[in-house]
Amino acid sequence: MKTLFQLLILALVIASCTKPTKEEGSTDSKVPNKPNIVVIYTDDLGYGDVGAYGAKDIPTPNMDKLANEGVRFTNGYASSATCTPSRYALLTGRYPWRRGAKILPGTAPLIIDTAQMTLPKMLAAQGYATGLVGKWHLGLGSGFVNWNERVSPGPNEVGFQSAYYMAATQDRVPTVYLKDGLVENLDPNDPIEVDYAKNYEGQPTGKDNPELLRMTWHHGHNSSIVNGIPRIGYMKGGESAKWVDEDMADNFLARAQQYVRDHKEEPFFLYYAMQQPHVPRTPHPRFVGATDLGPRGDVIVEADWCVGEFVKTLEEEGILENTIIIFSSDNGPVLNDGYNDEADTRIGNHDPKGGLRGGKYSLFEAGTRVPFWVYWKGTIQPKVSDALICQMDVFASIAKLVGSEDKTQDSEELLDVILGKSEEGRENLIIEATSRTALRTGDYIFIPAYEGPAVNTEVNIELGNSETAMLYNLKEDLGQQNNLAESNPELLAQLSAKYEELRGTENRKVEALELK
Ligand code: NG6
Ligand code: CA
Repeated sequence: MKTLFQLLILALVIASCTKPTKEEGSTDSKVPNKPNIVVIYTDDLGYGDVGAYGAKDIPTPNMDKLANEGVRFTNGYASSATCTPSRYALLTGRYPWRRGAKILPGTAPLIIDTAQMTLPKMLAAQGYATGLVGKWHLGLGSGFVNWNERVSPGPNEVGFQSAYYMAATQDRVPTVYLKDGLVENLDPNDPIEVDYAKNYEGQPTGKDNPELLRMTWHHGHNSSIVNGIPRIGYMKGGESAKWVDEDMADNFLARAQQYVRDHKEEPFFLYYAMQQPHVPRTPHPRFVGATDLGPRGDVIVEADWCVGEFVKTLEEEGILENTIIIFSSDNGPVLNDGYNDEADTRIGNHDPKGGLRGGKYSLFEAGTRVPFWVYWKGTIQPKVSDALICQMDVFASIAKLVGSEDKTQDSEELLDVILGKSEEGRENLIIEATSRTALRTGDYIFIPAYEGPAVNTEVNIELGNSETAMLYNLKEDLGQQNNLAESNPELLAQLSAKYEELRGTENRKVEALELK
């Protein structure tokens, strides 16, 4: 009897050991549920800047391959038309306007609550290694930042076990890299000081010392000079730690490749946040002249090369088929974003907006509708998907894939959509541009009335401000030329009510367009 009992226990033990590890998550047995997850995030890349989305004058073969062999979204959105809010939404699965997120100076405190659920935290809890390489721009520290000590809280405190990053943007000080909170290559005898309000005595500026510039400014960008490029904000010291702008792409790529090699034996999540084609556009000399469009075109070719090299590394390490790659951009395109870099004068026939209206900072489509695709060799079949999806939905969709029960306030689970098995995307999406919001529902977009200039003449972009509300059918009128507000008052009222319901009263104060 005893032996039988022991045998029974043994059988139970064996059964529990051989039980497939896949309990929850993807319901399809053919879809592995612990693939590596890579998010490649570009900065200011427009809907029409990639060959797969129609660009002809900028060769992007590496991006095109992934886009054309993956699920390529035509209605894929960043949450916002600027960087900080979009990154907040991607990493937290929460609408950025709930937090009042907007473009941050390099000295701003971290805007993600360290107690908040995030994409890397959710994945770490599922046994993933989590890493960041590239642009952060979600704030650091909780008040005054001393750049000569470990800067915290930052990426490490919101879920990234390893983080290599620039604090804000390439055009903002401090122009140094940080590794897990410490400024890389800092000489303790040459401490860094950073201030966005006033200059340090005797330090040259773009405004007062044009003779020191190799790239001139058009608007803003006239404070401290680093590598002959005038920046936003003032900085002193830290000479040995300053980055070389032309090497940034190679540096981030090398770190991303190293991350893959270091973590290939375990499931990993890598957020590879490239700096291109944000200003200042500083292609490595290898890419200068790669297009006829000047530096903006050349850095897109450089970014494309980085994508190709990165994918090659996954291949060489034998893990490409076990890696899901999500590619997108944090907001739409801008040509003149503050430097005289020929982006506007040499644009030729290229349309970075891909037929959409507006651009970065705009509530019109080109602000938030961006290149967005999901590539997973061997698992995802090529498809062009018209489903409505936002980067904010990556959280819930990936959570479902890996079997996590974690949830966030606004992320919608669209796993079958990102795997190309369904076109049932979101019903509604609130998009945001410099603290203003609008509602996308089905094929329609409702843009409430907003005060403010119709066009930002510095960047030459239509912002989506209008004295009366606007309504467009995006399926029939992609370029938003035919405002239906007057001809279809019923639908206008219906969408207006829906907008009020979803938008609620949080942070409703309409704030002045903030470009500083
Ligand atoms: C604006 C900058 C712009 C860019 C942007 C942030 C000026 C006049 N303009 O304030 O150049 O840096 O902020 O871009 O300073 S984002 O992609 O990070 O949101
Ligand atoms: Ca951006």
